[in-house]
Amino acid sequence: MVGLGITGLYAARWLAKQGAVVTVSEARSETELNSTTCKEVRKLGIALETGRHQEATFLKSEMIVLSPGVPHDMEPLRAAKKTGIPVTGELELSSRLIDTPMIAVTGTNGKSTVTALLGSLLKNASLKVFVGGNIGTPLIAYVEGEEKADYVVVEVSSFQLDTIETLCPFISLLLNISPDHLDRYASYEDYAQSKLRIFMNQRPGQHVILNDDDEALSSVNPPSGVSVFRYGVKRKEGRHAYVQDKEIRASLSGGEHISFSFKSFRLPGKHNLENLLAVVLAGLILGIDPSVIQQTIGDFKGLPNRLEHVAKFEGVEFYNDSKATNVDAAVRAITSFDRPLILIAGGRHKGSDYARLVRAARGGVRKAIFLGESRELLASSFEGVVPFLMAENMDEAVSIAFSQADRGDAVLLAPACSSFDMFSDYAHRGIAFRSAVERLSHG
Ligand code: UMA
Repeated sequence: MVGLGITGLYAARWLAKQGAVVTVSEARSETELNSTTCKEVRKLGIALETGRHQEATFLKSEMIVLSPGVPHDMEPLRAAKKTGIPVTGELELSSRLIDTPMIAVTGTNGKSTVTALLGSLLKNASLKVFVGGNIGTPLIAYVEGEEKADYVVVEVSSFQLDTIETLCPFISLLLNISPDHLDRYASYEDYAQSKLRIFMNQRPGQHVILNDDDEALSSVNPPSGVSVFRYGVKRKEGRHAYVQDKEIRASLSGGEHISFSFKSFRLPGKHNLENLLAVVLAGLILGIDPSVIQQTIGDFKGLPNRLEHVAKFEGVEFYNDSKATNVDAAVRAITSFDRPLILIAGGRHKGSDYARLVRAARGGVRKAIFLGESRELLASSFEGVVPFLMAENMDEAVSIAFSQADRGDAVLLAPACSSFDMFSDYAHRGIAFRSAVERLSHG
């Protein structure tokens, strides 16, 4: 098992319980790892190699399971692949062991929201559901658990799709594709191809839901015989779900449509409306009563770190979109607001071009505050277009942002970068933002 994050822990534990002789190989040193995790692993009789990946360990393995964050081209893996040792990912391993129908969600942005929304919808329809994958709980947890679900809803990242061979969802949803993770892929095309793998094994009787407003997706062709449902907010022609007269209209057959009101839907922005169209189509495919779909539209409160409203202080609203780890997500966040913004951005650069971010910020963003490794790059992109200031840490960024805001403005954390330069992950960055806002309001 390569990597001892949450995937490594769950997968190694399950493998050991099946009687496999397991070694976990982890690049970080033992002092950098969670000591409870190390103890748990050892207690299960699992060997733990830390501090580096030893080629000999890889070469003596009968099978190598990768955590999603592990690059496939690292040296010991290459050597193992050359000798024919099978290499797989945790998601592929789990999916081979699951016969529950799977609803798999991928896309650059919005996957967690759609996954959670589908989970709520299925629960509201009194169906038993397991929700997991990239959203947080590895899929192997379902295999390990005792309870059988009617459906498994799984968020799938491109990293996980890279290692699938047999994954074959009953419904796959492809929400959008835009440049991301260019620090891991050779090109945008490679990244986009990875996303399209989600439907490569689907067969007649199974379904694909595609965002037809997304240029990268409007021309893709899933395997023949698979039913394809397209949605979009921009026009209705050729779509199974669209928006007209301030209502969602959906029809699986292309005939008479069913209408849904989205007045009570709490998530802001056009992108969330797109996400909702995808969920409505999935609900109809599953035969869920339209009244339950309507109820879910009104019930769903959204997820932390995704345009999450944190506080209002002296007339200034604070929003946490720490999950906006790429340019496209940050652009979506900025364009969801129709009030002046103070933007906090920056973090670990992922190879993307910031020109689109600058274009989105022009006009709406009164001032930008940059922090993290990418702040100089951001500054040179924004120079002369949107005024900006620099911050050393999140506390300073929030207090500068507040000092620049007028009543009625919003302070938005939408980093457009990953968090790993200063935080353990985007959730940790979100906590730092929320704490900084709290400290501000407590003087
Ligand atoms: N590691 C190595 N060698 C390497 C690289 C990493 O040993 O060459 C080690 C790290 O030191 C660390 C461990 O591997 O100890 C981390 O493994 P991981 O990065 O795969 O992280 P997990 O904790 O297992 O979490 C993963 C997903 N992380 C990534 O894809 C980077 C989580 O998605 C997911 O929630 C979890 O599995 C459960 O399925 C996070 C994410 O950022 C949220 N995903 C990306 C995104 O959404 O954009 C794809």
